[in-house]
Amino acid sequence: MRFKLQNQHCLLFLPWSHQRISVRRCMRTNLRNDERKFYISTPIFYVNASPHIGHLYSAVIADCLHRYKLLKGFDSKFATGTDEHGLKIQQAADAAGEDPLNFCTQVSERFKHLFRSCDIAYTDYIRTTEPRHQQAVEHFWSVLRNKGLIYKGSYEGWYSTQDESFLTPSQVGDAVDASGKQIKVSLESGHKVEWMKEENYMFRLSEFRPRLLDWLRENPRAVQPERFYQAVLLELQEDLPDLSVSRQRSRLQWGIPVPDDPEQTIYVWLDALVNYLTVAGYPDQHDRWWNVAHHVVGKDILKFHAIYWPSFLLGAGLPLPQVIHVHSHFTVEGKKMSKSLGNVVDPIERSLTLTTDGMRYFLLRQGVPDSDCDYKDDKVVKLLNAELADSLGGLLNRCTAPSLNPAQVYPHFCPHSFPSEQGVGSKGRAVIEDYHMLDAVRSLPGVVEQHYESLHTYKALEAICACVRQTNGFIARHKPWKLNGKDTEDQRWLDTIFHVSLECLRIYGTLLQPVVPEISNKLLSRLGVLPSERSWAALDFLPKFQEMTCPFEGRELGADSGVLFSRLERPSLDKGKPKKTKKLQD
Ligand code: ME8
Repeated sequence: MRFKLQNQHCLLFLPWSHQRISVRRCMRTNLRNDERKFYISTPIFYVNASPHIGHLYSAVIADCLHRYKLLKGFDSKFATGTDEHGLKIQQAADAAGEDPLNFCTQVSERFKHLFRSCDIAYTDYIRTTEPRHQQAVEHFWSVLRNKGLIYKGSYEGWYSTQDESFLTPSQVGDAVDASGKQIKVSLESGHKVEWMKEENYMFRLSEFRPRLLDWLRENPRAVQPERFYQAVLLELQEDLPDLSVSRQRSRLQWGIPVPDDPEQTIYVWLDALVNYLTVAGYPDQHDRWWNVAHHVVGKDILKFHAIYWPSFLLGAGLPLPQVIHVHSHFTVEGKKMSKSLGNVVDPIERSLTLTTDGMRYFLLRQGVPDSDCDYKDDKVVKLLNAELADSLGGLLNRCTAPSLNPAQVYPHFCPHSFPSEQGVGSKGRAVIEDYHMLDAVRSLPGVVEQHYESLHTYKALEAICACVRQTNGFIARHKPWKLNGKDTEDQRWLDTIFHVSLECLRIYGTLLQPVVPEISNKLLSRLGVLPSERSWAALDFLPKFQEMTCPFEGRELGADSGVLFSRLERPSLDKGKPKKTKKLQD
């Protein structure tokens, strides 16, 4: 069953006067239980090394979608966690001279700490060493085995421990290692591969190619973006070999033993993929969540999620995930992040200066799912200063500074100053650009919704930034500081300018919650918007313009808790220079 958002795009193409009604109608729509549920996962991360910005990027993408779904009134489950079995982890624990479980616990805690400190609001954190997961994997294995899809055989071929992946000869190339030795590497990841010959269990992957092709043809949005969907189709042009799904216990002890065969350990990818089911409650009552499952994965693990995983699920008679959202990678100053290059960016350390919301904003503003993106400290600082400190922070400051808003209220809107139609001879003071701005802000929730849904978050942020610029332009155009507060007409227009601007800010703050939760909270609290007034359904822009009641009008502003986002120093350029303070009226 496909998950369908019945109220998706409901605000997009409607005339202004119909929007309020349509929002209510959308809310009233009786969505079936499943359609009010949402389940999103990140990959579970290997614990052989500490987390870096790439891991945070995946988590922030999923967190943003989860928070957005909550704002839309969904019951949303969001899972992340760590992948703790396999040869790679066994070797890392050996190298550290640690007991594997202790080693895993330490690194898993680092991921947890990162996610907590970056406001990743996961509802479940899964570790593959947990008993609930071992039970799920054993059950899943037995189902496949009982259906005759797993058989004892022998595997001979290339294996990359770093990727925990089997490769065909065409996926392997020659390279030279640091000591000048000729080695074989995976063409895709560049990681070293070794020849492996072993008795183990095989999964009948070769049987699933036609069913995978049917699934993809019937569900053209199952793998997104399109580029990765096409990549999977291309991979399926060739026959699939059966897949080795266990290793000899003598080589790999750190993993879940094959049920009824203690001489074999379950292949780490089969073990890891089942985590998504474990979180859903498998093998007991998993349908409720499993029917609405969505995965966020990096492009490096597409084959495992779009070929192996659906085949395992089809084999076990389970529904396939609704969407596999694939994202590209972050490089650092143009280079792939790697320990040997020493360019791995530690997100905890960076967020101490950039702030956690700053990190989140940068990753989502700069990250494009289709293509790789680059991290550079200087670029981050420039972007955050321009968009969060100057543009958004400046706008809030202009509307709430006691010098311009001495009463510290959400002022009244005057329909004569800003009539709903800009007619000839009207006494209105609004000009055509102001009407354009209202149009843009009015359609913004629909635009943002569309981009949040498709994980093109950077486009949502681009659209919000464009509107913030327009609102700043609105204030700059009408220069409220030049109006004469003693003149009634001027005072009404002044109040109207601030009413409209605060309404714009309320919309921006509400829409930004999934991306920068702390900044949004600060902004909305300053406007006096209560937590119960921050949902998607409360996005009712400028009701006074249609002669409806505005619950905020006349309300006292919230307490001033300081600058929305403090300007950051540019690491290479601003060293030693005094910090600039932003002028109030420019
Ligand atoms: O593959 N840019 O774990 P992993 C963006 N345990 N994202 C990046 C990235 C980068 N430079 N580097 C990593 C595994 N990622 C398995 C997954 S799931 C059942 C098992 C992100 O620790 C991206 O999401 O190697 C990638 O797919 C994931 O981290 C790989 O993390």
